[in-house]
Amino acid sequence: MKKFQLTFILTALLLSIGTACAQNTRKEKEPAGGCAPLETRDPNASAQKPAFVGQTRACGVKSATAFEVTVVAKGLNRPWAVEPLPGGDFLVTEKAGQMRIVTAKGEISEPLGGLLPVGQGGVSEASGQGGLPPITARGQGGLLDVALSPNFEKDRTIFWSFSEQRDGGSGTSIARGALSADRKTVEQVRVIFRALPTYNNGLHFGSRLAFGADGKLYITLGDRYDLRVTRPQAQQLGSHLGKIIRINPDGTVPDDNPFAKQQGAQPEIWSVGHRNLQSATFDDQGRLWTVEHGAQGGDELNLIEKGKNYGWAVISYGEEYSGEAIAGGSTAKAGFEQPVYYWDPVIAPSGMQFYTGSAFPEWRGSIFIGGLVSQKLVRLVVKNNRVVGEEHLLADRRQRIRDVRQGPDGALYVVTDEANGELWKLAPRR
Ligand SMILES: [Ca+2]
Ligand SMILES: [Ca+2]
Repeated sequence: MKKFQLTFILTALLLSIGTACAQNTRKEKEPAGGCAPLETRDPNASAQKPAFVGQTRACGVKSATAFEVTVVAKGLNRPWAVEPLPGGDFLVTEKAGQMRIVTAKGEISEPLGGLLPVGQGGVSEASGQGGLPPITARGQGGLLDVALSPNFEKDRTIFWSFSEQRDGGSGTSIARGALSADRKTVEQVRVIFRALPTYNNGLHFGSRLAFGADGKLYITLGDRYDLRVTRPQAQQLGSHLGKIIRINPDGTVPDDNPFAKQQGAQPEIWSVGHRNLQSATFDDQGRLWTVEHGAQGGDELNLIEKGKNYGWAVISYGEEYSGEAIAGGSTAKAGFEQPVYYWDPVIAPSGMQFYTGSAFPEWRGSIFIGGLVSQKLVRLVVKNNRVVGEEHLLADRRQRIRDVRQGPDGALYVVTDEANGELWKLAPRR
């Protein structure tokens, strides 16, 4: 072989290796969306494809604003909800059945009166006493969310969700009452909604509460988990399971609900086809966003519209916990809404806040979501109804995040789902 031929071959070889390396580097740095997604683990359902670019694995983003975390209170027993009060204090629910006031300084009150104590094994020992029907604290059930009336400063009314022991098992119920002037009890308590049918397990009760600008109360309800008995009801209008419902604050049904006049339908239904939602928030345009728990893969963010069907379990991302396909692995079908975004693997979402505060101008328009299994506070950057960035905060603290709410001061308040649960305040670093 002549010398120039060898040089030519070697040069060609080196050039092709160099090009391949450059392509690889480019590929690693710039996958599909032109940025690096935060999620790099393999999906559970690896054969599934998103319905549009950016529906999953959004670009990782990083807040420029420095914030500090203050532990406002410790020693809360599995808190499920934090609700900021107008003066800077908080209502906090504990799953076992207590509602407390935590002051801005972190003093934790005795449980508010008017709510019943909870028995073991799903049946209240205090049935028939006090102002409230028994709460069942079995599994995922118990005292769950709390929301303030839109007119709280005048009517002192609060609304809460709980799993109620009833004939045939348990069901998600919603009660309302007025916080007494001394803030020690809840008065004039009455149940204004009972999800039907009941089922005898401790799973998938939902249930976040959110008031719309229309003054109506929106409630998210789970499918009660059972694959054969209750899951199909998420698609059935005669059942409340797997639905978002909309009621007036007194429990009556608004005339303009989508199925209010439909024979055989539960008139409170607002949207259909959900798995288990523990997250709901209204944005600055008055639109309802929710996040629901998927099975293995398939947690999803949805923009909820009147009367629409969100697909569970006719279509779904992810797979069963057994690894089997859900609905034959179908992720899209005419007549069923696509999620705005989904996570596979899951974050296990609970609690949600669309941020509008002045404390963090950079975060205005972001959606914050608590992560249980993922032990993170998830921030989504949303543009034109699409998720364009994802950030994970507070991961270093290694606690299950159950709820996140914006306070009147624009700080974010978070409670952690731990036996020694904490209330945190996120405020700009001074
Ligand atoms: Ca709440
Ligand atoms: Ca869906």
